[in-house]
Amino acid sequence: MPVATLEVIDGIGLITIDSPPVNALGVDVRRGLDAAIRESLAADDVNAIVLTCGGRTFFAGADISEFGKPLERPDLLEVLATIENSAKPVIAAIHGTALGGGCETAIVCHYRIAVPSARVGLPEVNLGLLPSAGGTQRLPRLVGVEQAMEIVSGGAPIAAPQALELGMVDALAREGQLRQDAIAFARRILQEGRPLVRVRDRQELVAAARGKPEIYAKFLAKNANSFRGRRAPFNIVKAIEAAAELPFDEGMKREAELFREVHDSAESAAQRYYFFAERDTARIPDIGNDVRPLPVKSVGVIGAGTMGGGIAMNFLNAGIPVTLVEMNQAALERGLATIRRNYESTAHKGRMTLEAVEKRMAAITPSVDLAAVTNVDLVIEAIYEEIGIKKDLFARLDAIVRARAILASNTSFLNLDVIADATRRPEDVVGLHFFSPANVMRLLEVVRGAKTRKQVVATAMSLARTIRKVPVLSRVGYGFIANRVMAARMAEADSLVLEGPTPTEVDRAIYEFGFAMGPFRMIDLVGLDVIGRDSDERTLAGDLVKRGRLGQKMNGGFYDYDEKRNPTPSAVAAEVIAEFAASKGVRNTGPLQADEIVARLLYPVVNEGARVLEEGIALRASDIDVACVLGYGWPVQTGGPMFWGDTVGLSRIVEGLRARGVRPANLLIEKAANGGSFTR
Ligand code: T1G
Repeated sequence: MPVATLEVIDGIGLITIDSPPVNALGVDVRRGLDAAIRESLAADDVNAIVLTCGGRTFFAGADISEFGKPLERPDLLEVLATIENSAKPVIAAIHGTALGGGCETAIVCHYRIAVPSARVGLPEVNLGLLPSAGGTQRLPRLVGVEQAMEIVSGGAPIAAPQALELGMVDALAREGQLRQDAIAFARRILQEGRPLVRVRDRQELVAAARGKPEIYAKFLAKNANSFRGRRAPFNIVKAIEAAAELPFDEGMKREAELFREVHDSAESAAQRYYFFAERDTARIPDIGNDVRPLPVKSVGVIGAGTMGGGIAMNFLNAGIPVTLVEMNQAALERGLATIRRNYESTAHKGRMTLEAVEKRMAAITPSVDLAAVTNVDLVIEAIYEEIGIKKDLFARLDAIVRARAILASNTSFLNLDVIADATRRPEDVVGLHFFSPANVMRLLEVVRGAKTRKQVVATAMSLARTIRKVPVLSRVGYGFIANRVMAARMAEADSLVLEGPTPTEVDRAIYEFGFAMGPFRMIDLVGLDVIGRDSDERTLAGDLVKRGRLGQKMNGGFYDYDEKRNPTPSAVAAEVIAEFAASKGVRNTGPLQADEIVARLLYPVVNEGARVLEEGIALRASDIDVACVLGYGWPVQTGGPMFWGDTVGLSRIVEGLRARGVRPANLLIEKAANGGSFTR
């Protein structure tokens, strides 16, 4: 099947590009498209051209796997120039997602028509890049400079109806009728003799911004927080400013320069690696496509607390009815009220209709009777994290739930095999470890027990996609993947503040590195009484709790908080830290540089990641990276701990750990010794 086909239908040349899975603009697609366009332009029986794609989507952008490799001709700019300079109207007919180079192809056409379910966007920033086929020069000419900066620096796709309002598309087709409606649209353009205005020639919106540098300064100030530690957003703003300040061809040259800068950066290499890492998590070597997932049409959630409620919302959002079970009516009503409150606040922000809120609430069957989940396809428990209570619950579920239903635990730390052995069907038991808030965090650690059968694992992995989560497979081990490797950071932070650096200095270094917040702000947010409550060992957090400091929620923690929850350094916490250090005989060695703090806290994370790999808890290093990026907000522009470890250099990490008297993992020593890496 050729990548490109051309059909002539009553004077309209219909070009269809079909290169699964997403019509990425790799070299074959570029060549096919170029040839089809040239053929249409040369054909006497073609008066207008409709460009569409087969399969599930319009071009989803450049082929990301081609980056970093020598580019084969024609490049996209050459192909787009042929389209732009066409003397015949070219109409882009869009379905699915017209992204990156796909969107740039659409906006180089004279007109665009899309089905309502389509989305268009320039998400290159998510790859640490910026558009390089004219997106930063043409989009401002369609939607204005401010809107273009929002769209390109944000990277989120825009739904077709909104794109119509913005002027990114010119018409909407009927759902499922794109081809016919696009051809009819092309005919109308011919009949009405509409002008073939090239987007590059539209000056009005960019002229309006010319000579106004304050526009860009204001935008950068507004986004300082989300842009920090990243290069691509700044180059995007510079490129869009060039669209207003420079003639089109000069602007294109500026875009290319700015693109080259970020393309060759470690930041983009990390984010391109991460793009594929997130897609690789679903591949399990010993579970092929022949293992068919079980259908999950109904779910039972045991426990309607913070986690239970969030978990239930994921299934309701996917249209799967939920039976929500609590021990008593009061707890059940509290849980239902929280779910309703969450949905209503989403509706209040205009991201859901009130009708949809009611539809989701109506899909909940609340009950205080465990028997209510007898016939569901999957039961997930999110009850108190204590092994005895969990084992008891699973034994009771085993007695009542229908055969071959899946029994899942949301445990964060407990041994799933012990829980499974409390049933007569350990092969049907799996861990589904959600991260809080469960309806928001995209990470789902799927825990494969020693006896969990393949079909149950396959079902859990595919179910993650249904509820818009990224599944990462973990074997049974304390803290599974994300909690375990990131606990190494907290442990190191706790010992570091005994030596001199303050919680504020530690948090600032980690914040500047790119995390949304440092470990001490995070523990104050979660609650000092929650972390390590089961440990008998004396801890800093424990000492603060003894002083009645539970964190943000009560009396502060490592920080004091004002009524607006703004943190300030705490004299009480400093006192507790000094006492604790004295009790441990730790000498104050004074402050450290930010990069030294980062090395102290994050080298142990790489080391723990190596152990998790050695023990076979994680399938691959990139899974650890995905788990830390999605579960703990590890800055994606560094790729995650294992990719970052490779960037820093494994020998340097081994040296750093040894200097701290920490024994590196064998796998880390071995790779450092033979110049190996985890992710390259
Ligand atoms: N290049 C190569 N492979 C791609 C790809 C791409 N652009 N997009 C998807 N794939 C593969 C993916 O790895 C997976 O493979 C399969 O397709 C299905 O993807 C010149 C510089 C389109 C919304 O950033 O956001 O254009 O795992 O599992 O959930 O200025 O894929 O099956 O082997 O994600 O339905 C800009 C990236 C590029 C869009 C579909 N474009 N793609 O989501 O499926 S830079 C993007 C996506 C650029 C220009 C610049 C999503 C999707 P496999 P999937 P999905």
